[in-house]
Amino acid sequence: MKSFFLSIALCSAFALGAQNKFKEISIEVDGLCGMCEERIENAAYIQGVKKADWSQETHLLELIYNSSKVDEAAIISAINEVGHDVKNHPATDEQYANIHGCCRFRDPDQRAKHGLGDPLCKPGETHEEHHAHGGKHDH
Ligand SMILES: [Cu+2]
Repeated sequence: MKSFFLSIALCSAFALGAQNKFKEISIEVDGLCGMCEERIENAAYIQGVKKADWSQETHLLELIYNSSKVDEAAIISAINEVGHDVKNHPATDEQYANIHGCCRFRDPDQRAKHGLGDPLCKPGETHEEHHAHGGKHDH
């Protein structure tokens, strides 16, 4: 019986300790559509992340993560890895180059289509390739 109570005490102590390690933050991530949402959330779900929920309207990624297993910087670089810009942490041109054509969130035309203004990271920060006016036209 004694050991039974001891194990309950240990269990609750462990649960309390674990709870304190969870951090809840939200970071701004640039993107356009539902495909971006999936890409961003999948990228953010690295080990130690409990919740990753990106909003297409607010561009905020809500995160809950275990701070003993992962930190904010690791999550940000995982998001950069798939080509998305995080506020103050733009993806490299190489990373951005892999983004699907309809998810080109740095492209002013694409942004306008989605009713968005300036990109999260300033054009000066990222070397944007010049877009010719050829290509496909949407009607
Ligand atoms: Cu997209």
